[in-house]
Amino acid sequence: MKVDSIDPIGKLEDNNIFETSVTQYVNRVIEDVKNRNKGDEEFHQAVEEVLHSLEPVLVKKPEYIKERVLDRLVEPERQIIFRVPWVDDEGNVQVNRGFRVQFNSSIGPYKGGLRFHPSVNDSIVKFLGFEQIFKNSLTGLPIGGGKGGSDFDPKGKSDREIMRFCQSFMTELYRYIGPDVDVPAGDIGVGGREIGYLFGQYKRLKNANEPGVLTGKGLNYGGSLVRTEATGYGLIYFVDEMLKAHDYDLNGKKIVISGSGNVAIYAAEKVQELGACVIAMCDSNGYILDESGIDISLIKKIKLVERKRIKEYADIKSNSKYYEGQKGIWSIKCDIALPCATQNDIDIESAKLLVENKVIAVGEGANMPCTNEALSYLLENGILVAPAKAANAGGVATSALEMSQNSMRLSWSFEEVDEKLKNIMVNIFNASKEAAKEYGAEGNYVVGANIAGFLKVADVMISQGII
Ligand code: NDP
Ligand code: 2IT
Repeated sequence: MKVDSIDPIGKLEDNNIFETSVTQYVNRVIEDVKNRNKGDEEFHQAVEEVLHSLEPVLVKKPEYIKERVLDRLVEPERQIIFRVPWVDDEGNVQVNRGFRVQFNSSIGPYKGGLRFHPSVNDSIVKFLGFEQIFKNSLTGLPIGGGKGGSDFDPKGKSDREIMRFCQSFMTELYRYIGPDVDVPAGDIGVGGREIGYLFGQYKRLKNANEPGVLTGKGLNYGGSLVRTEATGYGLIYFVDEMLKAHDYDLNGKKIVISGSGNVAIYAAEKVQELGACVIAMCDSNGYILDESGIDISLIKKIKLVERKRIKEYADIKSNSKYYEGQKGIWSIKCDIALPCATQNDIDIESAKLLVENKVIAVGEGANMPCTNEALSYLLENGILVAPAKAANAGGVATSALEMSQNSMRLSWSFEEVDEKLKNIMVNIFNASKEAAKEYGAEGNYVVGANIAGFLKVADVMISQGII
């Protein structure tokens, strides 16, 4: 049946036919996305995962089809691609590509991180921007969805090279962002140092000190306490809540975490604080196994301060072992797996290993760390999954709290922000739980988070008219 011929009210009587039509509508939108964004595999993957889970909502609320909400949702409001020329320490001219996708501004200014990694392209930025719409909606705070970055590789670059790159990147980006327009932050390869250089250049170009234009800033120029820790801490607050709802707790659990960057480190810190034991972590070269519990302060020193490889850990700690290659980390027997590195880290083979090893839960700290096939397999096998959009929303939620503090020109204490973060994560868990239950997928927080995030954006899109 053609979507145009759907009579939402008439068809509700004949539920079967209507459901077929909903499926056809969703499939048609997915086909359009594939045709319009050829080869953008990660973007297709993110869209397919979300749209299929929304089918029960469309059956109940056909007005979303009539208003073509999905068609509008999958098309970014604006995409900016730009040249980023810079000069390296040897005096050579280097050229990178910069991106910003301003996906959806229904509920607030575009908000989302910047990723600096050689793998960044149009597809990566769009998948991240698309995910961000639902994540930001789930936080309950007034932020729309956006994402950006560059194929620049920060590894091995000097401080001055990083600075010159950031200055060139902002020299183009500054005209498209602003505290009420679009507010970037960090992501892979972008932390406090990069935000400082980006902010300095924005301020210089605008001749205005507008702290609300970027989040993740240093504490002495408008940054918020807890923002550094927020994504990792938030992930653990969410996982803890999910475990409790199923009569488990973190005490004594063995944890495997992929990654050893911002999200991984603070997830590890919080989960150890709550009585669990992190036995393995990795970087893109390999993983370390330390059955006695990883020394997080040493990981911080190696990865955040010295910017070295995780291998160093095993050189210092004689009771630990280093394994070349990162993928093997998912073969380690554990109770809880926390992928906190990058997308598609857990594929179907890794998911099978996790099920075989009787893992209780998977908590997605990274964005889209499981392939769609892996995700389905985990859920079918009764593994509790804390989905990225919900579970890693603590970072952007605290960014929104940073924006609030900037607007008020004051700073909240660590305890105050941490308490707000905790409440937000509990609220996100409850919203995901309730939505899953209401739409017939009790215990499936992947579906629940998609639906809860979608409903708010969709209703606002309708109330703001066809724009
Ligand atoms: P960082 O740059 O601080 O750390 C990234 C970590 O992941 C590093 O250990 C890195 O290893 C590893 N990694 C990156 N790419 C790969 C790869 N292709 N293969 C294997 N390992 C890889 O980034 P973040 O911790 O900030 O981000 C991690 C994830 O969390 C991302 O998916 C990001 O989108 C997501 N996220 C981040 C938020 C934030 O606030 N920062 C908020 C919400 C989600 P190496 O050192 O070798 O590069
Ligand atoms: O993926 C994410 O949510 C982030 N990288 C954080 C975005 C933000 O604006 O704090």
